[in-house]
Amino acid sequence: MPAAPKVFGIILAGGEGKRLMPLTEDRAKPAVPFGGQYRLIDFAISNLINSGLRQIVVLTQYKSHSLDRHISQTWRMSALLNSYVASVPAQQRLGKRWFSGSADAILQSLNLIYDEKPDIVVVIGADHVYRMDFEQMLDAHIASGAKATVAGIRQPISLANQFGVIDLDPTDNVTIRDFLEKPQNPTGLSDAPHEVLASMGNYIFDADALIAAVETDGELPGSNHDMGGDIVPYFVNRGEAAVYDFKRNDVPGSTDRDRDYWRDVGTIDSFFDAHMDLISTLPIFNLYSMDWPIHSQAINSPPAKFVRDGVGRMGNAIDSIVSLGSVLSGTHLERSVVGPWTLSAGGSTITDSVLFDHVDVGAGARVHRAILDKNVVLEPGATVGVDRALDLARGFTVTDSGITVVGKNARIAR
Ligand code: ADQ
Repeated sequence: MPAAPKVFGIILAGGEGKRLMPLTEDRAKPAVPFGGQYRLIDFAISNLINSGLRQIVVLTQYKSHSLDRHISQTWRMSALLNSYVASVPAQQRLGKRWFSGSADAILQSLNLIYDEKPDIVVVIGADHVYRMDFEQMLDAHIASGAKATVAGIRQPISLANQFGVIDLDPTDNVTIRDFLEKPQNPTGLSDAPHEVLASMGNYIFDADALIAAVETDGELPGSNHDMGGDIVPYFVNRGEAAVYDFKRNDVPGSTDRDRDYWRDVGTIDSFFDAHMDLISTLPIFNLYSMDWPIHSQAINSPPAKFVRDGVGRMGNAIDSIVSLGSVLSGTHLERSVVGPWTLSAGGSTITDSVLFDHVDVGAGARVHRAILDKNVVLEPGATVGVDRALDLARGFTVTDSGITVVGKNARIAR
């Protein structure tokens, strides 16, 4: 490995995100808005850029229009020094098929690796909220001599069926001796029986080893062509896979409070909870740390505004985030995240909720424990998130924990 290896970044962004429906009805999961004015993919891209990567491709497939538009508008890099974040759609380069899995996405995109000739390839998912310095993981990858390094984090054993579960060789605590993708009957860690070591879906590979792995996998008739299910086990079986413990990652500016923060926001409840993490008084995840900035779209609009309505009712916001272009007129907003260009009229109340952009909350309307997608309109006096049976009857998704989700463009009558 050269002293300064050339590193290429691949972001896997083709998944459907079925468990986030209806928020993924019309857009790829990495394009789902988050935290007011971000999209989920901004976390992955910001982490790679802040880690010094300058050649990054985003492999897309499912309903990728808004994702492509966001990447091209937000992540314009300088052509100088060959810097780019490029969204690359599935192109049927190897016959008439779309990506049949995340490893097939890489197999069908090997031309990108051949073009750049990197020594190392960083492959990461696009749907997590976290800060991570991949340079530190890269140092660990090179130091261990492994061909593949998987980032790992401890998670409750109850969630093991959502993750790849790593079993380490106890002689060095680095080599992965077994890896089970989404096991139904996982074994807990010896020092913490209620936890497992989960894969974060972030990998670093020696480039030539990754190429050989996806090519070999491509020939296997029974394979699902999945990074977690097939490629990681390929390296584990060869004794060539190591873990990188996320706990070791020390991102500039992080504090004891948010150092280990990593959330898979793949379900409505986890997506909602991660928003609540942003707005607690001492945020568990701090968007305001400029030592490791999370970049997003530059919104060309006036600042948020809070005013009294025509009869003098105060517009106010407590423990909340309000994005540019929004006007809260005579509205009480509490413990909520509001996206750009949202309007709310006098006497309305919005509590414990997440509103995307261009939501219109009519006079006297009430929103509680709800996620409202883009362009949702609440007519004057309408309510949402208050009466579970009513929300279900209106066709809205309501989670077991009582979060109501209203899809794009819905109009909610009184
Ligand atoms: P999952 O997130 O369930 O588990 P997957 O659905 O394959 O795995 O998604 C991983 C990433 O690949 C996502 O960013 C997704 O958008 C993308 N992706 C999926 N299919 C794709 C395709 N056909 N083309 C392009 N991109 C695609 C994974 C790992 C687990 C790990 C969890 C951590 O498999 O081992 O524990 O991530 O959340």
